[in-house]
Amino acid sequence: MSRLIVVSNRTPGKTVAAGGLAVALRKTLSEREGFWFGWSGKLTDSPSVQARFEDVEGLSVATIDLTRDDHQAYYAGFSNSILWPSFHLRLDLAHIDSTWYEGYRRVNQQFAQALLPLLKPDDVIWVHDYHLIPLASELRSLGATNRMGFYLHIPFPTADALYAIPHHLDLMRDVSRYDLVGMQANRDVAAFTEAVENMTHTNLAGDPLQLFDFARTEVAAFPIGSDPGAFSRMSVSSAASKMVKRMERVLAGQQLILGVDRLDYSKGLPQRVEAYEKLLENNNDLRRRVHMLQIAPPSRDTIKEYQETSDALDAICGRVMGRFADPDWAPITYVKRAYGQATLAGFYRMARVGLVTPLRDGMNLVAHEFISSQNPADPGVLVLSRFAGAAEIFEDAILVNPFDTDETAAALRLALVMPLEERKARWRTLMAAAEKHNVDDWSKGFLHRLSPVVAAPSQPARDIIYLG
Ligand code: ADQ
Repeated sequence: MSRLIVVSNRTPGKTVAAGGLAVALRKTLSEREGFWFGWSGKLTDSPSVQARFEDVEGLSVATIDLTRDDHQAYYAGFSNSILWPSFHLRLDLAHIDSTWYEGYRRVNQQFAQALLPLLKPDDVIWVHDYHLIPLASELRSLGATNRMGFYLHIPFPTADALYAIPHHLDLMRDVSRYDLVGMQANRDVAAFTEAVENMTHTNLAGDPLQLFDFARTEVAAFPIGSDPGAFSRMSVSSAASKMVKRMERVLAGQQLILGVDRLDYSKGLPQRVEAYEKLLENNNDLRRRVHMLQIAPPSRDTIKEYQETSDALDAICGRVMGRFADPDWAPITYVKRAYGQATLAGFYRMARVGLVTPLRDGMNLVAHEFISSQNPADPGVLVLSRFAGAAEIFEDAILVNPFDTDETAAALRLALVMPLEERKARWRTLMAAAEKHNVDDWSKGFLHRLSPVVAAPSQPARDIIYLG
């Protein structure tokens, strides 16, 4: 079997990771030959193009250092102040600095220069996420002919939002240099297809805009998932039960509403707490009988919009406390730290309601993890945003529009009073979907499609979209 080279901005470390990527891919790479390549996390005065290898808990990991200026332009700048907000349809939060694109390209070139000497001709390269869209172009311009796949961990934007991104034509050309492009959900494949059709269509002046050749690129949805068996086991492990026991004492029979997220404006956190505030406002009978726990460790906190989201969340949690707390009852606990997976699984299992309400999201792995951690005899209810990719597979969640806090408040009430039989019936369907879309099959499915043997299928699979 050919080697697998996984490439992402950050490589897995030994600390607790708040992102979904490390959790998902560690397992895949531990099962075959190859290595993980990315940024070391170190900033230096001059760029390095010679990778250092190290063993990280059995994984072979190769890293390079970046200069401080390049990293700023590539990561906080182009990736997270332009691509992230635009791909999540938050053009109001995008900042455009024309120098960032050069830094973004420079880092992708540096990745390519450092990776090329490490490659064998039949290595399969799997590139992850929006930080590295140009990597295939850069590798190919240095002569690499390997099979290359790209997986996008965030939603693909609508055509209008795409056009708002500086150099979007270059980026789309870069996408066309991959053999396989994986998206989170069908919604994203549809948005991508529409953008490509617009761009290759005849424009109003009559000139055909034949800018891209996607004839050799397959684009399909590969919905990512979790490891349901592992979460199910962890939820009753001794590592989970320590925290669960402490929480049970504090809750003393109150029903738990749980949110677990990175602190990010895409996750709809202030809106979520506002919905909870409305629940308490409209339902006197629920006060002192429910408690909301929101876990949200800071991420990208050097970026102004993330600090503002953090401030907004502080303010609204304070408001809810001020309006409803008694000396012997707190309506909400807000914790700004990350927990290990087993502890999270314990929290998920305790919760009567898992509240997953991003304003726009890729799949969202927390929804998967919540479902997988439930007690089949007394499961909780998932309240899920329509705008998470997970809404395409979890039809038996209570689906809400997260911008409509009245609707979310009503959904919360429905979840809290839902009879046991209905909770069990819904959970069985949700768990079947979580098992069907497990992370193992996700990575195997992507790599199977990317492997040279299936490069030119005579009968294309039904969900592949051939463009061009
Ligand atoms: P994220 O934006 O990071 O992922 P999500 O899918 O919810 O969002 O994954 C979060 C991961 O981090 C989960 O595994 C969760 O357990 C973990 N996590 C969250 N809060 C934590 C905490 N307080 N302590 C410890 N761990 C925590 C991006 C996209 C998603 C996409 C994934 C995978 O935004 O839409 O599904 O990548 O492709």
